[in-house]
Amino acid sequence: MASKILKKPDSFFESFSRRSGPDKVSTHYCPGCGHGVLHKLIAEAADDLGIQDRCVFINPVGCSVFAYFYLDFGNIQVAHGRAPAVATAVKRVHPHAIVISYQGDGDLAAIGGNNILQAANRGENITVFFVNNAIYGMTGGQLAPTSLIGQRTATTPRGRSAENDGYPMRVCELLATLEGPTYIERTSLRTPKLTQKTRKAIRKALQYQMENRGFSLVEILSPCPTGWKVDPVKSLDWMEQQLEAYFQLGVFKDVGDERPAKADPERDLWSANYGTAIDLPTDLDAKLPEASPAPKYRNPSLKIAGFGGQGVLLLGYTLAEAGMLSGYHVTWIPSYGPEMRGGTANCQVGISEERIGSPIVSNPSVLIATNLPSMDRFEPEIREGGLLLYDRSLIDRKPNRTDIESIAIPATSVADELGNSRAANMVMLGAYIGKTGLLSRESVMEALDLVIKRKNLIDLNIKAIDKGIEYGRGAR
Ligand SMILES: Cc1ncc(C[n+]2csc(CCOP(=O)(O)OP(=O)(O)O)c2C)c(N)n1
Ligand code: SF4
Repeated sequence: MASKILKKPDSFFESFSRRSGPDKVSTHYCPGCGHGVLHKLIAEAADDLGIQDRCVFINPVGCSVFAYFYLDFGNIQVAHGRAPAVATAVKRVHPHAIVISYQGDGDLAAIGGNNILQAANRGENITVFFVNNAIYGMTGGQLAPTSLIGQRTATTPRGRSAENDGYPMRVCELLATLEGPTYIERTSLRTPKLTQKTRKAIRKALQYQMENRGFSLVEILSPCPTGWKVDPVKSLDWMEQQLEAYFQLGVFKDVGDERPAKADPERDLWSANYGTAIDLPTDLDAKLPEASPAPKYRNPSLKIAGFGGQGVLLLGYTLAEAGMLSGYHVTWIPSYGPEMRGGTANCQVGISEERIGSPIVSNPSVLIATNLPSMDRFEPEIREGGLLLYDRSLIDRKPNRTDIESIAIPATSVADELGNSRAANMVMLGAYIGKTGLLSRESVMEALDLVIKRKNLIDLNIKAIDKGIEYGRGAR
């Protein structure tokens, strides 16, 4: 005789050990809340589809911010409303991952409104579970884009009025007008029967992602007795009479059959969207013999800062590109001031023999400063024993720090002599590699060819780098 085993899904942690206090088995959700039920449906689906180890769950800001206490997936907690953007990035880097963006109505429809619109429009191959409880639960029950006309909330104590607050936003209907999405359905957690429908919708959306069919969103109407200020039983009445009356349940779009399944999402997606995949060399020792930096210069985190227009971003980009060509793991993040030319600009660069956990460089081991405000601002942040290179043509003070190595390069004057002061960035680059030996001249020249679009400037840049190398070597 067939038997049904009822047990906690494997995709849940055995006990919720990261939860503070003695209670390690219950969730932090209020009685009658829909989030816990939905977590269970997702966990069971992941078990049954055999995808637990592939799931990356993007936790939003909202009551479900702590979903990572419960779901034993890869978890990322992101800034308010940004789950679709992060989901996009994760999916593009790891097409084989099953990426779930889980979001409340405040998160998805208010602060993250444009994020979801763009991800849906791009047809990203991700799955979005959109929990619509018509209120901001976590922050104490404020008006959400989906709050109903007349609904009393902390910020509409007399009820939502169309004149003042606009109309409740029907997200499924809105997104279904776009070409990008594959599957859009609205379900509810009000009754066991509707919960079963939700269960099916969740599985379908995940299945579509597994088959590489594109963007799916399931909107789940979910009770929030605390925010609505009613008891859990009355909350279900309100859902039936009000919420489901306005937010019609059903499938708004399903073109899965027109977007046929692809067997191997990893390769197919990559080549369809980005051309030929570049395999990073894994044997670093074989790839790096030409450069032999002293141990203190290995695995640097750099900050490169100056005015906009001085080419500090290009300097960092060239270094990162050369690092990558040499087989290092690299990161590069540009940061622009609000102005264009003449404003401040800096970038953060990581060049490492190991994988880089975070691209953020708060305390650089190397600062390359090309103007005084940058040196004033970032010199205090350099790590003890770190390295400072600055353009002494433009910076008329000595460094204050005595616990770091510093080198003054007359970069702008040198570039001037070469015929164009704007090549000062490449003089600084040359000085850095000349001093540290981190990258070979050849790898930098190869990178230069890739990053400089105006080929008539390459000769000048080569000369500037070579001059810089001379200065850097002289400072060894
Ligand atoms: C940038 C930013 N703005 C505002 C907040 C405050 N905040 C936290 S949760 C939230 C709304 C949550 O509502 P919802 O997305 O509907 O999720 P729920 O709590 O109802 O599950 C807001 C506005 C924040 N954390 N970060
Ligand atoms: S406030 Fe609402 S959404 Fe948040 S945990 Fe309580 S019932 Fe759930």
